[in-house]
Amino acid sequence: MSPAILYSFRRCPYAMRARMALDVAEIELEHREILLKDKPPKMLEASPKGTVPVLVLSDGNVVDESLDVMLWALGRHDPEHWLARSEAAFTLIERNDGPFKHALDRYKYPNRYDGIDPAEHREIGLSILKDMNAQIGATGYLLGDQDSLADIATFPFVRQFAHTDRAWFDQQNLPNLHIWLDQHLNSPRFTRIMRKHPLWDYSGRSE
Ligand SMILES: N[C@@H](CCC(=O)N[C@@H](CS)C(=O)NCC(=O)O)C(=O)O
Repeated sequence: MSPAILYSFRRCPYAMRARMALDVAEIELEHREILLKDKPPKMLEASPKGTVPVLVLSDGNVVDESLDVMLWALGRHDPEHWLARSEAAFTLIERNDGPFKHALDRYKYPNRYDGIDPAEHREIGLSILKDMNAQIGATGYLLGDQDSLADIATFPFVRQFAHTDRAWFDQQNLPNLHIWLDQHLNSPRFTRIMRKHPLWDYSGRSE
């Protein structure tokens, strides 16, 4: 059976969390690296909404929401029990994908929005990070004492927030969150899923 196909973009935090779950679940994949400004017709045929990640399964079914990709992969194989505590995880992921992402976009890309003050959005993001810092607390993880869907689905977004102004971020009093983020960014799995792939050549020769 041919492997599943993943359309992905290296720096996209949604694609990162999907790749993390596909990696832990040891799913065999054909990785197709794309450019958001030049989406392959084959990807748009599979998922017309045009966002990454898109996973095309060997039976032709398409999974085109990152959280669904995570759930699909972990449903197959979840050796580190990331699906434990998923009810609580969904609440944290909703806050991440909703208000945190909203604030992150406006802090990181203020020119894309009319009449906004990036500092105001940085503060909104920071208040969520403070909550996460408290929640991580002594255990080192958002829920319980090991990684869960919540940690894996949110850290790529916290990474993006942190990298927007690393000097400012480092000065914030978020000791547990700093350790948590560094641990995830330095993990062998993150290093592996951030490996550079050549762009998928969709000129016709690869099909
Ligand atoms: N809800 C989607 C969001 C995915 C998403 O917005 N990905 C961005 C890249 S980080 C994208 O593909 N944007 C389309 C574009 O920029 O054209 C998911 O969780 O998979």
